[in-house]
Amino acid sequence: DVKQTSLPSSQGARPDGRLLKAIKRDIQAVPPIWLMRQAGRYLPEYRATREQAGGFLDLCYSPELAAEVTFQPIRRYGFDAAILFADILLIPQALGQKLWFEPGEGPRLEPLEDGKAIAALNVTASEDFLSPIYETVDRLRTGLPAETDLIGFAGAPWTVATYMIAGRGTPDQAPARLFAYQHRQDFTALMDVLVEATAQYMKRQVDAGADLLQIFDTWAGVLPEAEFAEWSIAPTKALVERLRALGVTVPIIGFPKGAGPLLPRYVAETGVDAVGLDPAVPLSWAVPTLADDIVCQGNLDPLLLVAGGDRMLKAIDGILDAFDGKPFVFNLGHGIVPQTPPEHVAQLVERVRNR
Ligand code: 1CP
Repeated sequence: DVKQTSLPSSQGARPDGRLLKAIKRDIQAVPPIWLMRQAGRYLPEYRATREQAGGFLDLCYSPELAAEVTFQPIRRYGFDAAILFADILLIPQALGQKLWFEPGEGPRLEPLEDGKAIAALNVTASEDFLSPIYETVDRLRTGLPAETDLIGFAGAPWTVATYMIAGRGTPDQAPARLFAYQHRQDFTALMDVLVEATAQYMKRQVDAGADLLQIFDTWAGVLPEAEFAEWSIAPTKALVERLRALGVTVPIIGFPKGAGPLLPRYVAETGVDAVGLDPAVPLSWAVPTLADDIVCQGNLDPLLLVAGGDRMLKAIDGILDAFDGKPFVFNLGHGIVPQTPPEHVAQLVERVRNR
């Protein structure tokens, strides 16, 4: 007997799809499946549309082409959910920070140097700047099959702040960790700006048709316990509360990558409705510790999806067996990597649905 939560249906009139059902604790014989970064460079059709758009950021801001690349993995694999094609770094750009895409490398921001640069960020300007994204969401909800749930997303304040301080991804996001220790007041001001801008952004995604939301805290795992509470848990809790205060009722998935033994605390304190597990989380620990309290999502190693073969099939079966009898969402433990053979993704979906 599993407790039913009182989450309402998505804010439109659409009946819940299989992902929404799982997050409302419906136990399905076959769990819903979607994959983080399911639209992306491993698909030849993505590479073609990206070329047509000009560049990665042009693709993000073109509603027609961004919707097209979101549809591509749904057409190919029939995933239970689509995730809006955008990026977590659009928020800093909307706040006035310079963003560009370095070919062959990735997104780059002009690093925030000090409190003055933080004070100059403009929250109210951000909403209009992001209106192409809301148009993409609208096109998606109109164009997706009725049974396919649509996920809106944003980066968690901590993860977005790490990029704003360093200007790029670094091995352990040391620049932001040091900045937070040395300039605590300025860093707190930055987190406050991010909570508010992200709440407005996610609310607008829901208004435009997103059925649920995911908060990506990719860099949660680099924080010691006290800082994890301060910079991952507290701002995520504030974001969830702000969304609820703005009238957003859809389910929210939190993904604090690398949180490990701090996952139960994250689940207990943030108010998220489901939690994403990264590949390093042992299911022999997570299932008895978390799965009766919260809906779990995960956690196949993306590199096993590259390798394929028996080892991959065994790992898929192991995950399905571990969550047997619990509400569960099948996913990777982190995003698909570009070298993934598309036929391995087809094998994964087939295994989850027909084993
Ligand atoms: O075409 C390309 O070369 C761009 C590759 C790419 C893609 C496909 C980037 C650059 N972003 C995206 C899309 C994206 N990013 C989505 C779309 C939806 C989907 O999942 O299909 C999402 C949800 C994100 C989120 C995102 N962007 C995160 C959080 C999740 C994660 O994977 O950790 C992060 C950290 C980013 C920043 C980012 N954007 C792109 C890159 C290469 C990076 C990482 C930069 C770094 O850490 O160095």
